[in-house]
Amino acid sequence: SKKPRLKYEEKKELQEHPVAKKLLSIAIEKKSNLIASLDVTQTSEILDLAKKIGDYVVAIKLHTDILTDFSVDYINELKSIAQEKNFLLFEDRKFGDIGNTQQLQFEQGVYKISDWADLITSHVIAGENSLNVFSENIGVVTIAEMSSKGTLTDVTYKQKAIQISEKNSKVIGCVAQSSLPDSLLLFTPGVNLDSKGDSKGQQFNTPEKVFREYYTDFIIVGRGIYKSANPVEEAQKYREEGWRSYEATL
Ligand code: 5BU
Repeated sequence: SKKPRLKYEEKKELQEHPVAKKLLSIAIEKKSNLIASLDVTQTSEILDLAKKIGDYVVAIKLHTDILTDFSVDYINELKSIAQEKNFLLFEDRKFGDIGNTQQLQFEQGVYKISDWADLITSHVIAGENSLNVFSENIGVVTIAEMSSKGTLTDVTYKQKAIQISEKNSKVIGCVAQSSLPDSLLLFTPGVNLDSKGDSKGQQFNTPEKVFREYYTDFIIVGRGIYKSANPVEEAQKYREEGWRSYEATL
């Protein structure tokens, strides 16, 4: 039989990075391991959803480059909601270039991600030095394994991505669809209670399965929440289901 997973309290002890500690503190305090991915295209929709579901999540994941009306005012308002409701801002930029270009994408352009994100995602396809450009105060989550059908992130790729992530003090964890070493936090997207997938390659699992089989730390839910008729009810449901599934593996 499988050994029990580490509790969030125990994982917090293992973590050196302030953002990892903060994320785990929020999880413990809110009894939540839910990250809502708000993949909508207008800032007003994000702000509205963030106010409504902010109490139930540890972080809100964003794809800022899909917004049609980005502004600095929007970011400032989102930051104040995040502070009030106690969640982190997670920009799913999936950097995937040489370090110099990633640095420009991280610090410059319209979005100036380095000014406001608590967490960012990055591929490690360009090799370990490409991660050197991210600032110390931002938690880097590397992509070790994707959720989509036919992904090229096979076992060898995943192992190499984990090796790079374990060595780098800026990296707090990985996105993956299987378990990780205890020193890394596991973030799992492709989670939905009502669907098995979409027509564009996404594959969904239930929260129960990803906690039981992978010992994930955080579930990432997009359409299951923001596309539903009642996002508040769904956020509460995924929070409860995620927490119950986590406790069942202890
Ligand atoms: P969904 O609506 O629950 O399918 O949204 C999932 C989100 O997680 C979406 O923003 C994706 O870009 C993101 N994602 C993913 O689905 N699978 C992956 O392997 C990675 C990110 Br990495």
